[in-house]
Amino acid sequence: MTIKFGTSGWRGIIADDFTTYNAKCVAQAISDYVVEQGQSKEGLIVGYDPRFMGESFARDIAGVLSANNINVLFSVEAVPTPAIAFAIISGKSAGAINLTASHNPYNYNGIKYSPKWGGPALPETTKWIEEHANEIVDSGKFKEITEDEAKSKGLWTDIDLKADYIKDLNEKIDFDTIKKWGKKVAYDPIFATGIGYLDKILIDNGTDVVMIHDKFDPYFGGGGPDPSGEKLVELAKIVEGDNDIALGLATDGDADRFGVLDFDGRFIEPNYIIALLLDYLIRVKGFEGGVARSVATTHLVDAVAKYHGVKCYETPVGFKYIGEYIAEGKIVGGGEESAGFSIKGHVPEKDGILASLLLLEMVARENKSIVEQLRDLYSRVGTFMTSRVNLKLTKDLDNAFPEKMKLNPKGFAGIAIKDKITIDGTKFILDDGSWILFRKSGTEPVVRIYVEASSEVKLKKIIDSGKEFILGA
Ligand code: VG1
Ligand code: CO
Repeated sequence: MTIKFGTSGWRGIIADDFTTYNAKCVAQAISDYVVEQGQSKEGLIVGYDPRFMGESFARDIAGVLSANNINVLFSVEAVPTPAIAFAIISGKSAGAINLTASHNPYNYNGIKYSPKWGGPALPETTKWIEEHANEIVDSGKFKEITEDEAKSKGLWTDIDLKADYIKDLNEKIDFDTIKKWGKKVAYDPIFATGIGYLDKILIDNGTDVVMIHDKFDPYFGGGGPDPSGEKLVELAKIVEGDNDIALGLATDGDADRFGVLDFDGRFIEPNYIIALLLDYLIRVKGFEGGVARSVATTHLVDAVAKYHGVKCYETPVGFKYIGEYIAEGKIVGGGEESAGFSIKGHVPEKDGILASLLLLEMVARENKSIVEQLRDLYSRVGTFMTSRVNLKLTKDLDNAFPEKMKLNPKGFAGIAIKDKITIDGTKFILDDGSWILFRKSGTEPVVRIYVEASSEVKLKKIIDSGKEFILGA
């Protein structure tokens, strides 16, 4: 099967499986889906990130949609996924095709399809599209017209998605508090779509921003536009070296993920940011509802929910599932350990820009560093240490993995197993409340091991025993 939709869309290596031909076949399959849903007139937004040939792939895809009589709203520039999601929920279109491989390295591209509800398409939809796309790859039967033809038929309009999205964030964030607090922020958009969004909002609202990597670069400075601790070393130096900078912020390739550094340049795991934000929403902002997290995300979220007496929903990995709860208005917010977060009344899609701004608001309002706030939270709800390890998916590991997952180990690091959860991968809950989860990534060729424990020592022991379990004979 050539085309495979994973955790968030179809991804491939440019010129290997991500080719113009395959992208057009996927566009035809999505066109068929949209036509079947009777949504041709409402049409689709077409967006892209600044990857090599991204805009050109996007124009090819728009040509296929137009040939199928679907109205195209073509983004005038590389655009964040959450800005697209906001345009959808504002009623601008019946969905979007976004050309992005998100945090994946520069040699990847991808297609994210979001239907009318604004979140990432659910498996029943992507399965339909996947099946049809693979048939079209074999038959070669897709339609296409040129941009000029589409425009002359009135099927293709250019659209700027920035202003409305920014206006909405201006209403959702307490910029007065941030301005009065008066500290500076450093921001690394990693050469990608956050540029001209997060920085602009902050500057327009009177906050000084020190920027690095603030021009589009298809190579993202080498590697991938992933706002992880390793990638944010340069930003950390800037934050550490300037006493007026109170926070380091970053976003990924399509700006749906965030990255955060405390005032001293220390990288803070997204798990902790998610729990702090959820606690802040309920405790300080008075939001009402439950919370949601993916199966791979910290149980600190559960502890926050318990503390406030609200429900905690556990979902498979992929923001589409949390997005559903947001769309239904059931939760104050939800997050994924991979740095995905959104809130009630906002897009049912992760939003790295909103998460960054909300965190800044929280730090300004509480006037305390993140580490201090985390200490406060621990003292109220308990201590949680989390970690994630990625193991390269070798042929051997790929073959052995399903069999390993059928085994019933006695325990990990000498701690017995209390429960096994299989909603995504295999998660073992251990007797003392620590846990370990094994799953194959749906966006990268790796197996992920997620671990959580109440102390660093225990955490390390469980990771080691998990590695031995998965890699040992
Ligand atoms: C990863 C993350 C998941 C996230 C997905 C898409 O999936 O774990 O939480 O929703 O990427 O993120 P996986 O299957 O590789 O673990 V993005 O920013 O690349 O759209
Ligand atoms: Co992303």
